[in-house]
Amino acid sequence: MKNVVKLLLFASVAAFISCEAPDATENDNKAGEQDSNAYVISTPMYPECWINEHTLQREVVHTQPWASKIDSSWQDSYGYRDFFRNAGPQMLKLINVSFWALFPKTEIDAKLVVGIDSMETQTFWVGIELKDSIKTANEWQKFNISLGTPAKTGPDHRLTVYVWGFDKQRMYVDDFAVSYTY
Ligand SMILES: [Ca+2]
Repeated sequence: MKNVVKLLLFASVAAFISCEAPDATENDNKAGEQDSNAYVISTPMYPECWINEHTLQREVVHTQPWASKIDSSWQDSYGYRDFFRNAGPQMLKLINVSFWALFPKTEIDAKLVVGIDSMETQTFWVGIELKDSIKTANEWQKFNISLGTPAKTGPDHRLTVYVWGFDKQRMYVDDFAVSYTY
């Protein structure tokens, strides 16, 4: 699967997908604020599409007020999960993910996980290594990652993306954004 993965500069994209959380609960408020500093909101509201909100904290952030912290307690960062059908009827060519990350040291084994499932059955999974791209400790760094949409991915498949702290070391992720190229 790794051969389909390429680290690319964030090219212009034809469409953005995102979601806006309702203001009904504290957790949803967190997600909404997180959304608003990242990207254009172009789909209806799907409050279930952000995951792992329990990792949000205020102490170390790229943009106020929240960023996701992962460590030995929580290895999966704040991330995104939604059905492709919610992005529109077109066939997508690329899944683009961007985020900012801060690593307290450069020797951290972390991966961007991109998973696709259909009816709860995994049809695609890749863990894209980040450690070779970590330039400097304790500085926020932007990652832009695009990968080709796997064959036989349809509107009823569901995408999940998040950062996985494989070796359980402390790191931070912020301004997570997902978009599709058609
Ligand atoms: Ca933030």
